[in-house]
Amino acid sequence: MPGSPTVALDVRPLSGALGAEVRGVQLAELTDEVFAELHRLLLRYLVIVITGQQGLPPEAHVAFGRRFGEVELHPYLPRLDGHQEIVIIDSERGGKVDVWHTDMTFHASPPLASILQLVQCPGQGGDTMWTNQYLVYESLSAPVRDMLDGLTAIHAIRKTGFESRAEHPVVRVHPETGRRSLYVNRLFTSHIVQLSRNESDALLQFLFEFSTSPAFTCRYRWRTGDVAMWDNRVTQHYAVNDYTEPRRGQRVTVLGDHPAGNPPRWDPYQPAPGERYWPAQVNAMEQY
Ligand SMILES: O=C(O)CCC(=O)C(=O)O
Repeated sequence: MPGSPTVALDVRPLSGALGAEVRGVQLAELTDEVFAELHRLLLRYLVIVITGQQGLPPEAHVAFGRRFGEVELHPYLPRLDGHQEIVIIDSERGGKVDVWHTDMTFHASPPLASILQLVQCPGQGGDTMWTNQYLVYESLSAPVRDMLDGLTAIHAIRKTGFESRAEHPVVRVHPETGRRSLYVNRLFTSHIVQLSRNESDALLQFLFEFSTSPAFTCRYRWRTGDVAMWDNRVTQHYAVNDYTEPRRGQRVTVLGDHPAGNPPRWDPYQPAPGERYWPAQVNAMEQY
């Protein structure tokens, strides 16, 4: 993987870092050959936008997700009536996610992929951006990569009625490509287990900033009906909040595996007696 094409599709890269637009596919009539090619393109480009899917029946959206694995029932986002596997991302209902993140890393097994269709676009703006976390990792210097390879981080969420927390390697190995990528994000990563509070805050701040350098990103201008799918194991995303008209998306999320990486090389950090340790700002999540 990614391997060679199984069928020739009209593929247009979005940037030099990641992302591709795929034209001429109808997800409602997906053959095994086209599915195999979309899977290959996802592993190669990390984000694929399948254009022109207006009128995609919700059943076909869910069925596309099921081709990749089990589809999740989201613990707290609003769901589409009659289709519990589809969550609604609606700007009029708080669905403006303008913080860089990887979906649901607070789970022990975060999603493999998310498949978002925009069913209503604002007249201007409302683009989505993504990062290539392989490239982020590979662009760090060898000593920093070496240290990060031996660390784990806590990812957490705390909302009214829902809490979850998981520990993941700071560098994960992709289960299909075997490549390493940086696996922390501003929305859910609270702290690095083996470091002092100050060290963890400073290192995470650097990694959050570095990850979103323009050279590691792509950006997509939506048209109504487009379906974007991202490999949630190796990307972050950000919904640009530069619009006032309503924007509405419907998302199917495919369950993933337990992130693999090196075991931690150090014990958890032991604060000295009286040392202020717990991160003051758990993460950026509380407002979402
Ligand atoms: O609205 C978007 O473009 C992205 C939404 C989002 O952040 C998500 O589905 O996790």
